[in-house]
Amino acid sequence: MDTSTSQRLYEEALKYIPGGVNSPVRAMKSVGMPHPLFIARARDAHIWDADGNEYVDFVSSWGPMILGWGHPQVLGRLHEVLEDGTSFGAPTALEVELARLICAAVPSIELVRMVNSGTEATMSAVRAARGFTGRDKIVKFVGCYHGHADAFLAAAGSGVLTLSLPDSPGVTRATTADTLLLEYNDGEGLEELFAERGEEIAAVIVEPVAGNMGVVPPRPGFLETARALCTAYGAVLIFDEVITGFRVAWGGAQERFGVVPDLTTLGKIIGGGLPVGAFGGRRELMETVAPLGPTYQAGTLSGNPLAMAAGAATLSVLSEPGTYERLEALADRVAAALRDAATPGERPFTLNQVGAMMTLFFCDGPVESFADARRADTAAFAAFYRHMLKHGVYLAPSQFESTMVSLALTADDLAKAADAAASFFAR
Ligand code: KE4
Repeated sequence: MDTSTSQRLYEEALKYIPGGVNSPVRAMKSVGMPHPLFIARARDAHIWDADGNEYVDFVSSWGPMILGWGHPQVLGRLHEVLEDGTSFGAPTALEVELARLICAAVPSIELVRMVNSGTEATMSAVRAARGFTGRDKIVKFVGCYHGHADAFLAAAGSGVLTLSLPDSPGVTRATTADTLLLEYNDGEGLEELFAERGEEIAAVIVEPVAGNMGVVPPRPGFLETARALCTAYGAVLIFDEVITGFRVAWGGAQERFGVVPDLTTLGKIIGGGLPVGAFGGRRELMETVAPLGPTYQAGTLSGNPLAMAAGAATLSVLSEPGTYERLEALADRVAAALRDAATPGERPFTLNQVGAMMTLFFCDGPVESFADARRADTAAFAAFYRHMLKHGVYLAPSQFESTMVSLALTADDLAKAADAAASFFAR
């Protein structure tokens, strides 16, 4: 497979950009690639790299492209808005439209503030929780990734996990001293922590389905325990639904699992591929956010017309009846194909799936925590990754990420992926 143009672009990029990429996981270091692939274009569920190699995509740009690329309603809306102006730094009707769609889809969100990334959303939600409670401590779970704000880089998953930098340089001890860590799914540990320090805890922030150590579903009772403890001790429960929002259900993981947080963070899908994030929740909490309340939060491009238009168009397509049934059925076929391909082989594997997000771990199960996930044979995953790439299937370049299913996948796409996976495990 000729990737010489990607290689040339990479060498050029290294002159100007740290590591030649604008986000670490894209470097493809953890899957043993000599250089990252530079992507030229995409349409439906297919992407083409700079050398013209075509792939069936299972990354969806880490989640946003749940409709695939080039959806007529999204593109059409963007072209309209483009002509009127790309940014005003002033309120627009488009922001009201997207806010109304989000509040209608996620009843726990009574007020919502748009920002420009998932990181901004989570850091702002934590600030709102600390401002509302007057407390300093936050609880996060090892292997969960909530973006790269200092407070979260105490043991992040995703890119930092792949680079095995559990505690990034540049993050001060003072900052992470206010971040208390537990293993994901450790409900008992959370009970003990609250019993010991509950009065100090401003918030518990959790991915209701972990997606950044690979997909790890919540054990029955884990989210319910977090909800009950936050209620009992007056702490704020924050669901980081940057991945799960509008992916695992129209109303997100809180709808799928029936546990209602106080604040929710969103991103990815709600921007339809444009830079976006949002945080929102209980009115009394969100009314503390400036200019209504004293907790400061701001952003030049927050609510920018392009992201609002693409997000609103994406959500209106997703709101059509039968969409999530179709997405779930597609995702189940992807999971079955991966499971069938891996079953006859000698290699241990575990497939974790929650709807349209899943991970094939190269280790025995169960994988219910970060410690479990780290048992995975990352060299075997890397070999699988490169094999799939060679067979025209583009997966997330890390064992500790999620395969993201899009509605644009066709039967032929699924067959191609199934054959490619089967040929790997049959080797
Ligand atoms: P961004 O700041 O990257 O928009 O969002 C941060 C974030 C927050 N919360 C969750 C649950 C997330 O998954 C993310 C970002 N996700 C990663 C992929 N797992 C983004 C990919 C990357 O870092 O390049």
